[in-house]
Amino acid sequence: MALTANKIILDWIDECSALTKPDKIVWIDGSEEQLEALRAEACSTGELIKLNQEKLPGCYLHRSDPTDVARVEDRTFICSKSERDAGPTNNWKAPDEMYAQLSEIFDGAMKGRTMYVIPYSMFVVGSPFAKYGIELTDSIYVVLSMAIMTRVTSKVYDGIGDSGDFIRGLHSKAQIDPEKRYIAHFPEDNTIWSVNSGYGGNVLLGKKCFALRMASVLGKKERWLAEHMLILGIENPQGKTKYVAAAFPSACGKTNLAMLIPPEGYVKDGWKVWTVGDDIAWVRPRNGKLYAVNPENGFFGVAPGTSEKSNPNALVSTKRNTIFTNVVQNLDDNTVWWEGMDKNPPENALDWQGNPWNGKTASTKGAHPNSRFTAPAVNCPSLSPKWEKEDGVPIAAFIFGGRRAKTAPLVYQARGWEHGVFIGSIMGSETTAAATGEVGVTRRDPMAMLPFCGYDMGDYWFHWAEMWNDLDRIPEIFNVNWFRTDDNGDFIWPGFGENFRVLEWILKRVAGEVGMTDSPIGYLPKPEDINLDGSGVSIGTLKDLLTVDTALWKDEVKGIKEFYKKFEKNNTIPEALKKQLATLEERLANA
Ligand code: OXD
Ligand code: MN
Repeated sequence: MALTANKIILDWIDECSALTKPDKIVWIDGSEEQLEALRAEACSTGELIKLNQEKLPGCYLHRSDPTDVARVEDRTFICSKSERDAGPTNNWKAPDEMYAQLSEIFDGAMKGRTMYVIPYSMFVVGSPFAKYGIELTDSIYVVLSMAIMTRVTSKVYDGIGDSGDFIRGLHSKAQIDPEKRYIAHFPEDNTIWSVNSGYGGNVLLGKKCFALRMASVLGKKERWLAEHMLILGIENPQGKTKYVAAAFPSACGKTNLAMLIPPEGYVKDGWKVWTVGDDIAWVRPRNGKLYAVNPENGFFGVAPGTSEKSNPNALVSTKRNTIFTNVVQNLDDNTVWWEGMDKNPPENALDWQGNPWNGKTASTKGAHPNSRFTAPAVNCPSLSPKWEKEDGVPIAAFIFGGRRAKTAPLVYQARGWEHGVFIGSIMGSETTAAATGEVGVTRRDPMAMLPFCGYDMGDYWFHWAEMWNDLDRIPEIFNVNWFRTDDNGDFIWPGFGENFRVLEWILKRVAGEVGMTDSPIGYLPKPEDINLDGSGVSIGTLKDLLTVDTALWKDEVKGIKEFYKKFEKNNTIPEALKKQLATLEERLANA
């Protein structure tokens, strides 16, 4: 039975079901009873495997098709009416053409299947930050994952009322055919169509598709920001908490930073880190300040490398009500395992594809490198008590970062807002040996939004640069780099919990408690202002980590110019950023 009388919603569902031709339509209401019945059904068909309910209560394992294990950037499209609006960094196709092409693929795609209608809210229903979506899908895995990652509830229909103000998402696994896989966004129609994939990043439409690509477009229109950022709170021993939001490209430890545990001495003194979000921040100006929320309700984290040592909070988060995808199944006790969890791989196990696997003798990896856990945020021991605060948490600082072996110092600060936006725009990360054959190639990933900005990135920078007009108190902007290496290629900075020392310096700068040294690229810490007690890092090493190599930065400027060239066609690079680039060049020349 339909859960809403909203004619716009009903007409749209009619249209989609006429196209995809499901056998039946099931309205998801978010109740535990309904979700439990779906879990049972998915187990009966093999779509899910129930894990050891004593050790992992409420946990399930899912295996995706082996050809369908990651986001497909080359098949992800922004279908704005004008190609110019999608910008030079997105794939573009005209909406009419894309609708026509995908209609053929969607035609009858749900025959013999059920279409589930999922009403979901990004952030707390009814709050000033909330935005609503409805996803139609033929996958129970999607229903159950959306119920973890977003707020799935029929209250969403009250939020939408009789308006058409919701994101329309249509998803079908179809045949999981990689050649006919498309993730298409129609920003002018508030519509997302995703077909022939079952992988989370492509099909949990609330996440990258809505909360970043569509929301970035909404944010531009409505004067707010949708960012690929974690949010964390740092509470000092006096009980005062300051919040920072940080953007890093993938494989730079965003979830680890979001759930960081400070070094022992700090914990003893009463410092705490609170997790507000690990992947997405919606940021709005209010009363001259910026406030942020995490619009998600769970963590879709990369499993391999998550351990008691690297991220105990993430590991605890996966111990109940979690769906694991493409990890190892330990047949002895029906639990899960992945590379980097511990040094005891199971011997009697199935690998991510369900093949017999012995971790002691295997020459192949047991878990897929992009295997995931989908875990409720409420499981996280460091979850901030303010994570659902309706009007968000105030942001004291933005942090950008990447993986740079030599160029970027451990931390530096922007000279002001426009310089900070410039630093975000030139963000890059070097490829690692594990990811490609070419080591050390810089992939530019401005604000870590390259695959997620739903419009021209130059216009996006302009939007960022303009934001300060709405602010009396401008958050400070910093850049960090945990990944400097020595001549042997070993990391110099210990990272993980020790990164807290850098966060502490950042907050001291925000509070005006410490000075700095000027440099061509921005403000550097005075080495004595970063607390190294108990870190094992010497002041000499720290000094090395804070050096700025002028010759390398001159090369960097060449790389930035090359990247900026892409935007010449639409002429969208803001004047403010061109000026910043010229200043950097000048300062390097005079250094
Ligand atoms: C990503 C993710 O790919 O969060 O950025 O999954
Ligand atoms: Mn992400």
